[in-house]
Amino acid sequence: MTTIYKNIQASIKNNEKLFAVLIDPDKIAFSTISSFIKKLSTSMATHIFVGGSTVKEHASHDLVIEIKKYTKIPVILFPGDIQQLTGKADALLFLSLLSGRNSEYLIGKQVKAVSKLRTMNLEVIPTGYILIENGKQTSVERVTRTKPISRNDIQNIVDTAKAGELLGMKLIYLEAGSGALKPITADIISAVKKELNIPLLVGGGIKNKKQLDDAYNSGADLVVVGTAFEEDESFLEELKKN
Ligand code: 1GP
Repeated sequence: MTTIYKNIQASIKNNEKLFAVLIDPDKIAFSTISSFIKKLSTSMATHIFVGGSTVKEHASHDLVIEIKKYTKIPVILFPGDIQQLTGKADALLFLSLLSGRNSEYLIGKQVKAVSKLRTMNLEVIPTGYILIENGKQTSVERVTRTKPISRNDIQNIVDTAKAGELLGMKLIYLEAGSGALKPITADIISAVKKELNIPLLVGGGIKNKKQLDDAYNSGADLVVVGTAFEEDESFLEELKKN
């Protein structure tokens, strides 16, 4: 049961760029989900991520059920906490916050998640999550009480990503943070990509097509965008399927 991950690998092998729309259950009005998902289905989106830093109990579960009424695009959990787990999704990014030194977000929450995961038939994808400083404090930083890695410390970012791969993680996610002022730079993405043999996800602060293309051209395999669509859905219309 490793379909989603295998499909990601296959797409990368075929030089296809992957694109995830991130939906935060606390930021979308339930009544607008159907129209948003219909619009999203005509875009280049290959995945839907569901998650947020401070989501209310059951909100992710209800949202995933609602999304799945309108699309077959795979839904992947990108959870900020254990209560966001739901067996209704297709897969879970099982995140470990490698940039921080708060053991709760490196391994503590993951141990606590296991009893829940046992009851679910979710594809679990171990993911090294690396928060990079972007000009303002992000909710990941606030909630996890960890410091991001400086955007100038590229060697540290590369070594952290590589350590994740060597620990057996299947994906690396470079995160500038939701609503970041500055997305992850081309220099950082290309330096990390050069050393990695696993897929590279990039997200945070991407608001237009140029920034999206820059991320792909620097080596991102999958780009995640959330806030830009919360602010203006017309950006989604720019991202039509080829
Ligand atoms: C946040 O990387 C994601 O975890 C997406 O960020 O909301 O800024 O697009 P934005």
